[in-house]
Parts: sequence; C-alpha cells; structure tokens
Amino acid sequence: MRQLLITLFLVLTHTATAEDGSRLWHRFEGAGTASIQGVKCLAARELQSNWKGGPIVLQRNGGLHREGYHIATSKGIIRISASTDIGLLYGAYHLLRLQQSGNAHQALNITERPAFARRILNHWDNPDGTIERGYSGHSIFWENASTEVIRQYARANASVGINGTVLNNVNAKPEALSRETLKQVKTIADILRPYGIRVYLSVNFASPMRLGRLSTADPRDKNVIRWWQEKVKEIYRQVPDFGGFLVKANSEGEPGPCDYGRSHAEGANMLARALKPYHGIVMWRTFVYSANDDDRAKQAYKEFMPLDGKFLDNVILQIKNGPIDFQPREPYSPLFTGLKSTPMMAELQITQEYLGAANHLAFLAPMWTEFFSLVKPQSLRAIAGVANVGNNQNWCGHHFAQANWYAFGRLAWNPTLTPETIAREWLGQTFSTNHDFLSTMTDLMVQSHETVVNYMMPLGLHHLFALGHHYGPQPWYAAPGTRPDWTPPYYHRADAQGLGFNRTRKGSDAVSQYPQPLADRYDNILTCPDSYLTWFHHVPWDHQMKSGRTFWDELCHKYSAGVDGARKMLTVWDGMESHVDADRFADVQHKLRIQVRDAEWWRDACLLYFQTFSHRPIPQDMDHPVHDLNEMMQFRLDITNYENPTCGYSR
Ligand code: GCW
Repeated sequence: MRQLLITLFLVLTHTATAEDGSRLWHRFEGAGTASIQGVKCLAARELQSNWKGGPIVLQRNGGLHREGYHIATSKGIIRISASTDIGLLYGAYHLLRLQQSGNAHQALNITERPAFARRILNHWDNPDGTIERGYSGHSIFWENASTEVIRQYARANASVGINGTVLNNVNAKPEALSRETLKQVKTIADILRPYGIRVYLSVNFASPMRLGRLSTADPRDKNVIRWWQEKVKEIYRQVPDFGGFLVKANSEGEPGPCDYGRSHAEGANMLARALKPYHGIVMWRTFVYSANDDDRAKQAYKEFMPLDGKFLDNVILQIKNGPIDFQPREPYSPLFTGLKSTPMMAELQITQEYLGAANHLAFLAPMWTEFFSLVKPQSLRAIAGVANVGNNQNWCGHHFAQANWYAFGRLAWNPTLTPETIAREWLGQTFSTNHDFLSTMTDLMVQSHETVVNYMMPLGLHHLFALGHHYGPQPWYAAPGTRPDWTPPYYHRADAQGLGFNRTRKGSDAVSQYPQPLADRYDNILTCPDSYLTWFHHVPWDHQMKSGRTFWDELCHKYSAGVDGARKMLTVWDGMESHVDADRFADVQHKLRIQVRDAEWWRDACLLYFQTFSHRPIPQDMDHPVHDLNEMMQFRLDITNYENPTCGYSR
C-alpha cells in the first residue's frame, strides 16, 4: 500500500499541471491538430498528440544515418525521413522544438545526424536511492521507482538526443550486479528502449569477490575471468541491447587491477573480452590521483600515457574535461591531445557539484563549448555527462538547472551549437517566446557561468572549497592530518610573494603535458591566458596584468565583478515577472537571492583571507567586504539539505 501511494505521489508530482517545472521543456498546450501519415511509430504518436501545424508524412529512407533524419516541406506537406524509428522520433522532436520555440513557420529543409555515436548520462545513484553529488532529491531508478517517471525521463532525453544512461554510481556497490538488481535493470531498459536509450552499469572491480565469493579479483585469474563471462551472459539474457560497463578503478579507494600489480589496460581488457561477443563496451575512467605526487594535475596523464594503444577496441577511456576535478574552470585534460591510439570520451559534469549545487544559476554550455574549442569533437568516440536528475518536482532542483541537462544533450548531438542558440531554444520552450524576454534572458544565461567563476575562483584559482560538501569557500582549510591534496592551500599556494600553483617548466612542469604551441603559451606568464593564470603560475601580487592593474587589484576586481554579476541576474529576473508564471518566477527569485548572498560570501572569504598574504588594500572603486575574516572562518556549513535557503549561514 505504502509503495502504491508513493508511486502515485511520484507520478502526480511529475505530471501535475501546476507550474512546478515538472513538464521540463515539454510544455505542449492542448491537443495536436495535424494529420500524421506514413510509418506508424512513437514519432507519429508524439506528433499526433502535440503538433499543431500542417500535415506530416513519416517515411523510410534507408540511405540516412541510423539515428539521423531529414525534414523537408513541399507543397504544404512536411516529410520526415529516417532509416529507423529512432531517427523518425528525433525528427519529430526537432519539429516540436521548432514549434515550441516559435520557429516552425518557415519552409524546412533540414538534415541532421549526431556528432557522437554514444551520448550518455552518468547517474551517480546509489542502490538505497541517495545520489552522490545530487541536489534534487532521490534516484528515480532505485527506490520506489515509477514507470511513468522513468518514461518521462526517457522522453526528455530522446527529445535532445541522449541515447544512453548509466544507472548507478561510479562508486559502485557489488550489488549492482546482483540478480535482484538486474531484474530492475531489465525493467528500466524495457521502458527506455522505445526512446532509443540503452542502459549501462557501473561495476565494482572486486565484484567477483564480494558478490561471487572468489578469493581474488585479479584480472589474470581464470575463475575471475569466468565469473565476469557468466555475469555478462546473465545480463544480456535480461537486456539484449545492454550497452556495457563504466569503471572507476584504483581511484579514491575503489578496487582495481593495480591491487594485483596489473595495469589499467589489463583490467579493462579483461572486461572488454567478456563484453565483446555481445557488442558491449567498457568505459574506463582516468580519474586517478594519489597523495604522493607533487602535482595532482599531472597524474592521470602520467599513469595513462604509457598505456596508449594497449586497450582493446571496445574500451573507451572516459576522461574528465579538466585534469583535476570539474572545477568551475579548468584547462582541458592533456590526455585528450596526448593519447593517439586509444578511443577516448569526455566526461562533463551536469550536476553542479562545484558550481553552487541547485542554488546557483550557472548555465554550463559556455564552459562546454570552451572545452570543445580546444578538444576536437572528432577526436572523441563518445560523450558522458554526470546527471543532475532526481525525483524532485522540477527534476533538477533549480528551474534553470534543467537547461544544463538540455544543453548537454544538444551539444552531445552537435558540439558546434553556440550557447546562445541553446539558451534561446530552451528559454522559448520552457518559459516564453516573447522577444524581449528571450534576448534579455539569453544574455543572462550566457554570462552566468563567467559570473560564477568570478565570484568563486577567478584567474585560474581552483579547489578553494570546503572539504566534503564542495559548496562554500574555505581557502584556509588545512586541518592537521588531512591529505594535502584535499585542502585548498595545496592548490592556491598563497604566500607573501603571490598566489597560484607553479606548473611551469620551472615548477611542476605540468605545462609540458600540452602540445606546442600551447605548452609555451601556458608556460610564459605574459602569454598565459588570464583565465588560467594562477592555474599555471605563482603570480606575484604586483604582477602587471594586461588590464594595466596589478594582479592583486585585478583579483579584487574579478571577485567584485562576480558579485555585481549575481546582483544583476537578480535585478534582471525581477524585471521578467510579467513573462513568467508566478510559481516559477518566485522559485527562481528565491534562488537568485541565495546566489547573491553566496557570491558576497565567496568574495569576502577569499579576498580577506588572501589579503593576509598580500598585505595590500582592497581598491577604493569597488564594494568592500561586508563580513570580516574571523566571522567567515567561524561559519559552520550545515549542508545536509541543499534546499535550505540559509545553508552556508548557520553557525
Ligand atoms: O568530484 C569527485 C566527487 C566524488 C566523485 C568523484 C568521481 C563519484 O567529489 O563524489 O565520486 O569525483 O568522479 O569519481
């Protein structure tokens, strides 16, 4: 009974018509009015229910890419052609997107195909329903899962072209492969399949021991090899189109092949062999670092470059966009240009672990297109995004966080789309197609990421976060006994001379992991981009910046610009009231107020703390801190509930 009530509740909360954000960007009002002819499939049903334009014919065209489509208008009829039902479905969603964003009137001649074959969400969902780094409630898959909610999730993904999903946390419990769990995996796979989405699982490398009761998980051990083969067979019996495994091995305490003196390649290849007969793949993460290295930013490269070319062809190395860990801004991971003979995929983080959780408006398309401007999409086999989806009414915790889910899908389909295009499309479908609203809010969204970088960690600063929750600033944190690479001073290196991590040739030499001419460019303090300055250099407080200011003054100005940017977002939003329904208007306004307060908190904590090293005044022409350092250092962050608007402010 309880189960039934909870399921009913979840369905209702995700389907209610109240303006709670539950409809995402699918806000189709009223029934469809068009004549839909041709192939009978899900695409036809979606159009039948929601398309309000002229007649449409759906037809087969075997010459098109498996997931591609062609849309053309002729003599008042729109024809969608594709070689598969999924192609037709993507074509249908394209049309509906044009309709909802107010762009369906012109004659159409569109040919599309995805840039990446695999466009995958990674859910860090645990079997007990909690989500690691999730800020939007509990998992939609693992506890009291509702078929209807999962179906809506599938539809949202398909509408932006996402075609894969890893259902569980990379910190994987062996139980992810238990018979019980696999039953649920089958149920989910059956719901997702009509939407073109395959399921994948994260696996724990020690599963043969913890689940199979073997005495080892050594990838060379015959019993271990057999255990995995049997397990894979069992999975494919349930889910014939199962995508494969995602593995976090020998990273942050997770087991892996190195526990037995074997390499990452040996571990990955053993799993890849088991999956090969079924066309499954292994996505092997490169997120590794140890406490003993002189520079965490160099470690993944050092560990994986010697293995280049040693992986089987159904292994893809999954590499985080930056060399450290999803910081608000990082240079790209040099593995992307270093590896020459190994399939690679990028891992982006949609959930805002380091970008204000579900409280801050930070549109991430600009960060991701910045990445694609340096890492060629053609060099990647696939793309993954760490999901921000939970069972909260609006799915993502912040109405604008939905835009990041949307943007990930759109860029995974076409990484050359601009942040402006994506923001405008999403705003038009989600809020209003009013011209003023669209242009004002597109600007706001596109600038939001830089604003957040400015008030948190400008000029290449990184990892100034408090240990554990990664929400607020604690640049001073260095409790005795804590691993140095888990404390902010390891990264910022503030002292009487200046600020920043010397990764030049005279420092840790991380610059040499980049190809020329980038290596030289980053190595020279005069040519290094301002945005990466303290990432690569220990910058003297009086260093002359390109702006003409000293480095210290520039730092103060960046923090100040961040706070101004956050205030401006609030003011701009306040002016949008007439374009937005009252519920979502109030929700977003409430979050923006938190964001402004947090921005001041970041500026004050960081500047006041760094000032104890710089001994320089905060420039007259900017707002001065409203807190004092001691007060900031006494704040105790109680972030058990990210919905709590006072988080970060309780003592
Ligand atoms: O960013 C860190 C997170 C961990 C995460 C890890 C990873 C899933 O703080 O929560 O664990 O990265 O990516 O493996």
